Amino acid sequence: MAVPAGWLGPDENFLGLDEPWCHPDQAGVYVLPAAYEHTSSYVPGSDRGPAAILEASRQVELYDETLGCEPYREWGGVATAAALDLQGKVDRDAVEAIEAFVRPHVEPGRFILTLTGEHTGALGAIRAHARQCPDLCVVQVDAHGDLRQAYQGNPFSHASVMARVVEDGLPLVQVGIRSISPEEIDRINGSKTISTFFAEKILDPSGPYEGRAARWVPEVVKACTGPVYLTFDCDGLDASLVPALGTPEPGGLTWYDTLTLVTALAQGPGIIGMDVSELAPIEGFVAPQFAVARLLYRMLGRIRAGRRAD
Ligand SMILES: [Mn+2]
Repeated sequence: MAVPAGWLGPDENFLGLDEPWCHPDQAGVYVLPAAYEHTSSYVPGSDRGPAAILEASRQVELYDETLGCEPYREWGGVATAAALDLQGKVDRDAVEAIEAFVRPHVEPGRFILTLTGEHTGALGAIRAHARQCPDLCVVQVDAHGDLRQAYQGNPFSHASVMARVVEDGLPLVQVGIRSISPEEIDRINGSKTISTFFAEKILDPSGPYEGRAARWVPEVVKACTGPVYLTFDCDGLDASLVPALGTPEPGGLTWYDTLTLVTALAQGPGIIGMDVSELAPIEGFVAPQFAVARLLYRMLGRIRAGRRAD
């Protein structure tokens, strides 16, 4: 059962899985690399994020001692597609190409993890899922609101991607926000479909939740109106954990905050798909991409365990 054309074998795939565990006919998880970068306004390089995550993932220990299993086996395997070639497409064309790349793979029961560059790429993956799941609720882990109508004149800027999601009519729950403009605050205050959990309120030890995930996570779960699609901008994490970012921000989620949130979402409304964005690798410094790869594998284990608990 050789890996078919268009899919990656153990030297290239997510986690370095051998056949048959990397074969798309049996895998319950598809990893879809769709690197895109066009509007990065500070540190460029997020288009190299997906490849760096794949490379680092092959160093991740496959046993999850917190779950007592090897999550890739629980899923029936993890298949990784060959990277999408955008052939120079940008903005709307790039988003449409990513949607067309993801859409054929979205099926009930299968979990799609899209690896993209700047956060704009997530829009294609979100739209591919929203077509299949009309009551989808988007949970955005991010430092930034990404709710500007346009940024630097571009409505497909990384700083506007969630404004497009809201325009699509999807409910949005934002977590970890700590860099935002007055325009975005107005949009949040004027909207019934956006719930925003600012970092300072949930993570600051002097804030109302005293920085304890056990207290704010249930509030986030309560704000979710349906099955969750998780759009994970790596800058939602504290920049000390993953400093290789297009726009690094201090004061973000810790490792355990993030895992507690994902576990609660997986056990509650359920997580039906996700993307990860904005990792901009630093030459010679592998810790950030390893942290992201490791986190994604921990998440996949918890998402699967949450389904089993149904
Ligand atoms: Mn973002």
